[in-house]
Formats: sequence, C-alpha cells, structure tokens
Amino acid sequence: MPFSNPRRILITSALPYVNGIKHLGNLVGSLLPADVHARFHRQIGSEVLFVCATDEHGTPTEIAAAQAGLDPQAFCDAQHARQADIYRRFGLSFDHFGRSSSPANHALTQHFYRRLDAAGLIDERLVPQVWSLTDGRYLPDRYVLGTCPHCGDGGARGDQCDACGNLLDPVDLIAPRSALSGETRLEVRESRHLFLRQAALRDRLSDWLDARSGWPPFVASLARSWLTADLKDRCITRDLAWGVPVPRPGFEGKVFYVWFDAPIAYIGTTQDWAAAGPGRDWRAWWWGEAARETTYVQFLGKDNVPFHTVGFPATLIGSGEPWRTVDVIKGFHWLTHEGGKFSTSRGRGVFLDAALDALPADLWRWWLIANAPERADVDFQAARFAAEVNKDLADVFGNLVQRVTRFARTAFDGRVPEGGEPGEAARVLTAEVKDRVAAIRAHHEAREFRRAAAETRGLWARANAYVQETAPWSSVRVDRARAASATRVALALVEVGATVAWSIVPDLAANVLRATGAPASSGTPAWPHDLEGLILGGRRSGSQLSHAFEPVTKFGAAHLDFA
Ligand code: B3M
Ligand code: ZN
Repeated sequence: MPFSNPRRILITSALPYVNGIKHLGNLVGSLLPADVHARFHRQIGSEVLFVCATDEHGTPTEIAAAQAGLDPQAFCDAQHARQADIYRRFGLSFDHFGRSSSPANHALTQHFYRRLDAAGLIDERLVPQVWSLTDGRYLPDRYVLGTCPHCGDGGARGDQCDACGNLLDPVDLIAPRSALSGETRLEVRESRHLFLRQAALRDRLSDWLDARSGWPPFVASLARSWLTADLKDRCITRDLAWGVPVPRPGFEGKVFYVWFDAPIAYIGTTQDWAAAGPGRDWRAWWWGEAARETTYVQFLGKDNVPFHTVGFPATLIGSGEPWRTVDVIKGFHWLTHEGGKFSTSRGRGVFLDAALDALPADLWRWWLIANAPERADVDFQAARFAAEVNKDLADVFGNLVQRVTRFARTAFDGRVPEGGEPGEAARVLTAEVKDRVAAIRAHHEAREFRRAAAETRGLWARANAYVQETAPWSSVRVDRARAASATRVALALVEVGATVAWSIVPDLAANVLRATGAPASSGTPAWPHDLEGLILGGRRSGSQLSHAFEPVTKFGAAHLDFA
C-alpha cells in the first residue's frame, strides 16, 4: 500500500476565501476530509502537520470590504475570526489556521517572484483592460456587465454569459457598464502585467506529474488535460491595491494575482505555525533533505485542480529551489443542494453557521463523510440526510452504546464486569472485528472516505448483532458469569466502534469512550491494537464506567429549515 503509515504527513485543505461563511459543499470538498485524514494519522502515530488559512486577497475581498464600509485589512480581520470560530466548532483540528495576507506570505510570494524572474520565467506584456472613469479603477472582466452579443441577455458579464453559457471578453458586450457604479463611461487601456511562462515548464511539469501516484483517476486526468491542451502562460499580476505588492519598477500600485499567492500560503502558514511555538521547523515539511521523509497530501474541490497541478508546481519547480511538491491530490466532485447548485452569491444551500445552529457538528460530519462526492456529484436532500443520520447514529450506534452501557451500570454496579469465559461466538466475532478494523484502516490510508464510513457502520451493525444474540439482560437471571462475559465483550466492541469512528465523529466518540470508562476518553485515542486482549482477554475488567452516555437525539427533516 503506498504511504502506509508514513513517518511524517503534511496535510493541507484548499484555503477558503475570506469573504462570507462557507456552505456544506465547501466543507465536504476539502476542509472536512482533510481533518478526518489528519485525525486518523494522529491515531496511528504519524507525525502530522495540518494547515489551512483564509484566502484573503483579490477583487471580491476588496469590493466586499468597500460595501461593508471597511478597509480590506479590517474586513479580513473580522471575517477570518468568524471563519476560525466556525471551523473550531466543526471540530477541524488544524495545527494552524493562518492567513494568506500574513507578512510571512507576502515575503515568500515576493521571493518566489524574484526566483522565477531570475530563472527567466517571467515576461512583461501589455494587456488591454477596461478602465472605468467614474470608478477611477480598472475593472476585472466579471465586473463589466452588458448585453450578450450571442443571445441578447441583458445581464451578461465580461467573462461569461450565464444565460447562454458563452465565454466572453468585456469588449464583446453590447452597452457595457460597470458592475460597481452602473456607469457606462468605460474605456480600454493598456496595462503592463507579468506572465509566468508556464509553457516553458511543460516538460518538467509533465515529468513531475508522471512521477505521482495514488491520485483519484478523475484528478489525474484533469491534471493531464491541463498540462497538455490548456497550458498557457499565466498573468500573475493585477491592477488592484489589496494584495502582495509587486517589487518591480513600473509596477507600483499593482499586486500579485490572488491565485499566485494563495497556494504559497500553504508554506507561509507553515512558517507562521513554526514561529508560534518552540522547536518547530517549517523546513522539515517543505525544504530539501529535511523534508525527504514527508508525504504531502492536498485536499481540494475539482475546480481547484488546475491551480494545484500546474500553477503551484510551476512556481515551486520554476524557482529552482528544493521545495517539497505535493505527492497526492485528493480531489472532490460537487455536493449539490436539493437538485441544484450550492451558491454563496445567491445564498442557496446550507451555510455552516446555520448548520451548527440546527444540529451538533458530528451529525453533519458523519453524513458528509459517508456520502463524500469522491467519484461523482452527490445531492444533499434534507429528508434523506435526516433518515440516514437517525439510522446510523441513533438507531445503530447510539442504541448499541445506550443498551450496553446502561445494562452494565445497572446489572454490574457500573463496572466492566469480571468473570465468565468468552465462548466460541466471541472468538468468531473477534476474528471478524480484526478484519473489519484492518479494512477501515486501509480505507483511511487510501483516503477512501465513503468506504471507511461504510465499513465503520458495518462494524457497529455487527456489534449490535452480537448483543442481540447474546442478550445478556436475559441470561443474567440464569447464568451471571455468561452475562458478565457477554457484557464485557460488548463494552469492548463499543470501545472499538468509537475509537475507529473518532476521526469522523470526534465528539460522539469521546462521549462513548467516557461512557465505557476507556482510558483515552480525551485527546486522540490510539488506533486499536491487540483486539484479542481487549475483547477476549478482558483487558479492562473491573474498571469503572464513570459517565453516562448522552444519547444521540433523533430529528426530522422539518427541523432543517434551509433555503
Ligand atoms: N480560495 C478557491 C476556492 O475556495 C480558493 C482556493 C485556494 S487554495 C490555494 O474554491
Ligand atoms: Zn448569452
């Protein structure tokens, strides 16, 4: 198995744009699976660094700040804090949640530019741009509105007409106007910009891609197609004030394109993490020999594939320095919402603040991971969501935990019962549990999240069947020793079932582990080993079940009143 138990694993999630609260699609498309993977690797003893940041530069931020009556820095300060709080409440266990606007990232971005320039990979070119006399600024393509020359729709943007789907240039629009002011006093001016000569790196990028493995097939083929047909030199500067300044004569008042500095922020954030604590070395994750043992995995949605398979590797490789590049890109398709697209601009879908107001984070985490859009788009439907979460977490797992722990508390004085010998059924069961736990681990290692969740659910169901068969609450009246051993085995199964689910549902698992009196009921529970000793050997006999399990409350789809 590739990368089985790497000594050191670097995990990054695509950086959420700073403006606005994200929706379930953003969560499942990068942040959440990255978190599950980080937690799983901590459980098996890998040295993990999991970083993410808000992506803060670019026109949308500048405009959203202006609309809020704030300068971009103040706007980003507030929005970053809001997002950080939501991710904490979702249990996202970043080692560092940074910002692409940090001084470290500014310095690194300028450093990469200088290296690329020295390597002859930067070209200066004149680009025609729309200048708005009224707004006193250049307008990015999509901030020019007008009538579509193809279908006559009056709401076409300078990059695309949504009505007919045609790609446009702002100069194609009939009666163009500024999206900011509505004014029509526009003119085309030539502006000087920098281009990264990606086409000159084609062979090196292609060799680099050939040397990667373990990617989902659709990500590998998307990467391949971007590297062949669509590999163009890329403009990496913009006529904007908010961003990383371009350190070059004649470029005063311009900044780097947000997609140039955003992936660099994976490194900048690692430097910020290192600066925030003693004994931390960012080079061990990113640089030369020091990072040789590091496996680097990126999590992102399919629209971000080109920037991570062409743009960012071009920056790193083109610098001529020994930067660590990604080993595996785990990409995701879309989560749709009741048959349509999630849309931040139209406020359509389940946004993360509303999701947390409605239900505990783990209920979302469970369903999203069990239904992650790994091979195709997946539709979120409130009714289906409610039915599946109620079944898996309340009926199957919750009920198992509730029955077993409550019985142990009443019949065995709140302890893991001692005495009795596990019989043949328990031996068969243990062999099967070993196989299932190994399968769950293999799915997590392969980043096959749906399979990991499905196998976890299968383990819970198997444990339920054992409890059903042995029914210690009946046998206790006639054969206390047999009931004791069955209850002890069942408690061990509950403990295993919670431990292997912890990366997906950390709060629920901790709640269960407390109720079984397991030692690792706070912090990261180690991946189960020696299952014979735990299940058959009665390793935890006699220990106290100090806390009662807090059952999972069922809910109806009507409880989820989303647009
Ligand atoms: N902020 C786009 C997105 O959220 C972008 C990702 C940057 S990753 C370096 O889709
Ligand atoms: Zn059109």
